[in-house]
Amino acid sequence: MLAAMGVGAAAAALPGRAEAANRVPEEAWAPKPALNPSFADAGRAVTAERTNAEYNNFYEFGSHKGIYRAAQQLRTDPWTIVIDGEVSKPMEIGMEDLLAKMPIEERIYRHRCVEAWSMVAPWIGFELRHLMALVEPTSKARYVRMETLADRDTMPGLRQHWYPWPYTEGLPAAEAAHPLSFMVVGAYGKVLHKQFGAPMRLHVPWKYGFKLLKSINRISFVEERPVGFWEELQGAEYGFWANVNPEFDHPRWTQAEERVLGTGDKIPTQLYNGYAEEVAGLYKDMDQSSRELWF
Ligand SMILES: Nc1nc2c(c(=O)[nH]1)N[C@H]1C(S)=C(S)[C@@H](COP(=O)(O)O)O[C@H]1N2
Ligand SMILES: [Mo]
Repeated sequence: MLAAMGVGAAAAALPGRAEAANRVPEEAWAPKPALNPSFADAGRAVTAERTNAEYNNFYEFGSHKGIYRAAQQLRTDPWTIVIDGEVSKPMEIGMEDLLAKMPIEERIYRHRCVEAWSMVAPWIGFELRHLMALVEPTSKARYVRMETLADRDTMPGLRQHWYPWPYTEGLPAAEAAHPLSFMVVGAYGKVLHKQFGAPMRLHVPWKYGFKLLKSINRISFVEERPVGFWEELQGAEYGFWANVNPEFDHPRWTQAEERVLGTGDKIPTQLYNGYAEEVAGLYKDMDQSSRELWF
């Protein structure tokens, strides 16, 4: 099946396009990666591309939802990713070379933001555990810390000096190794739009959006739990359970419901964003009531 997707050809279609600063770049994947049948349906309608592409959080380009025009300044070619820390094979690898090594597929995932809105996106990408296999994390690699590009020339948000740039987030290695943890390089059958975090962003579908950093250029395997962008800024607000359990309210937003983008619907939020069957086992030994836990 992977060979049939023509992974090499898909990778070759990714970088190197001179993109006009249009709203929605039109590059197509050739050939289109196959939809993984296990993720063909997220139980809700896929959010319209335009709706999704014009409602984003990407603070590097401004702290409001309408950053898609500004984000077209992002330079994604060439793009190099540093993978370092507690690994046997640290590397600095170009986006094209990385893609040529990864099995690319399409998956439809639910996405929920801690601000209580949600969407459904048809992502194209590969499982993070395949990237991990490439660098061989050591037994000391307990967490994965990722970092977003911070380029003052193209990212006006970086002038907001009170934010702890660069945007970083961390996740336990066990979460990163879970087959649902996905590195996204495309969406809606196309190369990833810049506002979605081109050329590569993370999607861990049972965790809320702020964990899913965009435009990743460094991945470090570490022993100590990394403190992410939002935790550093507002330590009291983004604890673990508030991130996955609708019964734990964020201090400024109830987490019980969510507004489905592009519809008038408000629906109940599900434990682990509806992925409990797959992931609850990861947390079975954890204190289920503490607000102090951080991941
Ligand atoms: N680098 C970076 N990554 C980021 C953010 C950001 O501001 N900067 N915002 C996060 C938040 S809060 C959400 S909800 C999602 C939004 O993804 P979307 O714009 O594709 O919906 O990106 C996440 N990744
Ligand atoms: Mo978010």
